[in-house]
Amino acid sequence: MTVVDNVGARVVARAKALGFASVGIVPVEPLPHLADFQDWLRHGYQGEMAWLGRNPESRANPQTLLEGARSIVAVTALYRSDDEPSEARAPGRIASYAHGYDYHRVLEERLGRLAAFIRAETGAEVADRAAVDRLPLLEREVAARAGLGWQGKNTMVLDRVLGSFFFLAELVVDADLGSVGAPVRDHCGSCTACLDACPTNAFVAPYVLDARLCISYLTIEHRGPIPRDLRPLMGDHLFGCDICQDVCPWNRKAPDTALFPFLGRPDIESLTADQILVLSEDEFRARLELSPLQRARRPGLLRNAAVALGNSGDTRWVALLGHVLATEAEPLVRGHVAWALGALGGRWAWRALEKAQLAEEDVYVLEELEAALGARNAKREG
Ligand code: B12
Ligand code: SF4
Ligand code: SF4
Repeated sequence: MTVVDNVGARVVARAKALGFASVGIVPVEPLPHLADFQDWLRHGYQGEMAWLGRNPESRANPQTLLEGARSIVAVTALYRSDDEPSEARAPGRIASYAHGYDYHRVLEERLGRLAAFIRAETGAEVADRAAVDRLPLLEREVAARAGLGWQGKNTMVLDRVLGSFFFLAELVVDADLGSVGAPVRDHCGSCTACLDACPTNAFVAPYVLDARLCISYLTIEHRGPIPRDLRPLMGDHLFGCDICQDVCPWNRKAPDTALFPFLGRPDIESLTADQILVLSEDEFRARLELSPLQRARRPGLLRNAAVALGNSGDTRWVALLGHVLATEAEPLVRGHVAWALGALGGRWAWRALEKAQLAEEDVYVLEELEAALGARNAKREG
């Protein structure tokens, strides 16, 4: 179908009325950075996210998402509801994007309404597909092409007014909606604040992230044990990480969200590591209903909570950790609790570890117990 007189401008206006902060429209064309993406995969920077490596060509070719695809409407949705950098609480930090309700459904539903508007405006049976993480598409590249910002050295799409605390989403349609927006130039200049602030040195170069080192990956996507050398660098991050955005000068005056589903949920914002560490499977599901935190799954989230307590330096958590070590069924959690006890140290921590060693049968947990007790010997020698 061909472009209907200025339909693009009306689609943009409707998208803004639906709550999207900025909107652009681009024709469906192969994306330019396929070679960079393939290079990234070749280095193994995707870690366990094997799904990223499936059909990499199609990720850079939106044509494959919908037969006859002609246009992509790219949008941003602000999510930060408190413009203060996420302060360390007692103990545990949750990334800002996860303080509200899960964004996938919210944004897909709004894009569905936008698609209905396009059908009404064009008077045609326009086919559409909404992309919010779940379709194989390099969404940041699409957003940058549509002029929604530039990709910063921290790999986030940034805008001079909106900052970077926004989600991206795209609506692929088989109608020609023309073109709205053009790429903007990079405004990072000589700044390196994000690269310098990353606690795990996850940027191998500006614009290139080794996800395997990123706290966001380690706390959300990674399923198994967190490499021991990275645990002390993770601080009190329970789920995700905002550091490379918090330090970005373009986020200083960026606006907060006006979308109700993304306003902070008090039940999520008040969650602390010690509360998480004792959630049963049923409690995990009930308490975190419709929250992005579900993605880490119970063993993963409890693992993260153990690391945060281990990094707290507060030996008052030894009693709780000792109790969980003796009662928790999931080896992944017991293993990280053992590490946390070793990190905190002290008479009661060593006693809990020794006691657990006598009863433990899981090979992985036994290895963690040994390493944790090894820390005692190192401390003694030190
Ligand atoms: C996998 C993934 C992750 C992984 C890997 C992140 C990464 N940087 O690749 C992990 C789990 C670490 C992650 C973390 C986060 N994520 Co994430 N993630 C994704 C996902 C699903 C795919 C990203 C991807 O394809 N990565 C592969 C890399 C290679 O692609 P890329 O970053 O676009 O890289 C391109 C550039 O680097 C470019 N390039 C290479 N060299 C050069 C050189 C120059 C000069 C230039 C200009 C470009 C360039 O080429 C690459 C290929 O196109 C997207 C959704 C989607 N489908 O796109 C969300 C997405 C990118 N994530 C998002 C968010 C919010 C986050 C977090 C902030 C969450 C948090 N608070 O914990 C962190 C931020 C960490 C960070 N600094 O990136 C948002 C980003 C919104 C925005 N404003 O940019 C997205 C778009 C989800 C969404 N729908 O809103 N994420
Ligand atoms: S999200 Fe955190 S760990 Fe990941 S790159 Fe940014 S600062 Fe580093
Ligand atoms: S902190 Fe500096 S270098 Fe990093 S994305 Fe922001 S402006 Fe660019």
